[in-house]
Amino acid sequence: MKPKNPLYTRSTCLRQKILLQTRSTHTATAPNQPSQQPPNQTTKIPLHELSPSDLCYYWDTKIPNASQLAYAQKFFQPSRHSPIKLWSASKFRTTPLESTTPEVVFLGRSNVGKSSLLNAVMGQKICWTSSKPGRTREMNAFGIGGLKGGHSRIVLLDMPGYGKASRAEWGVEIMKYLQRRRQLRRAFLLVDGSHGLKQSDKDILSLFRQYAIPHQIVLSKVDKLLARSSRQIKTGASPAEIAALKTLLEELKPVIQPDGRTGGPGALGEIVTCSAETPIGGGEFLGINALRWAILSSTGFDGTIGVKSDAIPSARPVNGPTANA
Ligand SMILES: Nc1nc2c(ncn2[C@@H]2O[C@H](COP(=O)(O)OP(=O)(O)O)[C@@H](O)[C@H]2O)c(=O)[nH]1
Ligand SMILES: [Mg+2]
Repeated sequence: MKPKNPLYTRSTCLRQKILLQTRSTHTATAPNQPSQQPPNQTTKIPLHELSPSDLCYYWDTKIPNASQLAYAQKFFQPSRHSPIKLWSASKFRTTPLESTTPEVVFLGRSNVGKSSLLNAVMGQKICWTSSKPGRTREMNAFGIGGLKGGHSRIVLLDMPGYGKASRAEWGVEIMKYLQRRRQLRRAFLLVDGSHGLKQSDKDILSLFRQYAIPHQIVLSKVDKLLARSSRQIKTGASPAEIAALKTLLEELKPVIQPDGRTGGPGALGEIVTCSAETPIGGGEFLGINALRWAILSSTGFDGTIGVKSDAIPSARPVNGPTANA
């Protein structure tokens, strides 16, 4: 029998241990906001109340605040001009060259949930998803934030998966894209939380470092880590489950940012976790606004690299989004 992934086994053990103890020293609050009273470890926090400080791990960047998350949600709100399918290409040489719009790319093993996550981010089922691995055979580009008669402001790319049922030549084309695409701002590497990092993920991480490609880890299908069934997750997550998730994220840190930087810069010091199949109300899904904010940060639409705020119509919250890093 194949041994279980150590990360997964660890999280399962942790969850069981903490649940058995019923009380633990962990709390669900952000480290810089200590709570007065330790919460009851078995009382669940409703899904819509789970914040990025519960679900994600920020050690080099700032946790997005409520106004930044609201801004991100509005930016990605579907309209007649967003999202739009821009192009598909199976070879790097057939990708359109003329565009200067900033791009981010979503990569990961087949079936990790890339297309589902992009649909949740874009608020529309525009990417093709499948329960069978290896069904996305082309790079598919989608435009976001377009205005009437104007161009999209961000391009999101859904890539063919690597690993089981993928083809070796796609890997070659993806590498060409990653190395040569000038408008690429960040590669988001999806890792299935319940499977952990596979060797193929570690290989791509080392290629990112080797070619100095800015990259960030996204843990997909976090519902599987927070609950045993899709019925259980509907009622929320307990502080103990959240603490177990935090431990798992902390264990990823030295792997994605190895010491010594021998092979080039590591991943961004921020891990976002999401579930494209866990509705939290209002047509939204768990953890998606934190990922949207990460996309805006990587492309300069969070105000860090001088994008004019009047270029973002009516999306500006009352206080405006605060620069993130
Ligand atoms: N439990 C769970 N399943 C998911 C989630 N996202 C996607 N899936 C399932 O995972 C499978 C693969 O999804 P897909 O988006 O096509 O993966 P891709 O090959 O990486 O693009 C499908 O059966 C989805 O229903 C999630 O957040 N939670
Ligand atoms: Mg896909």
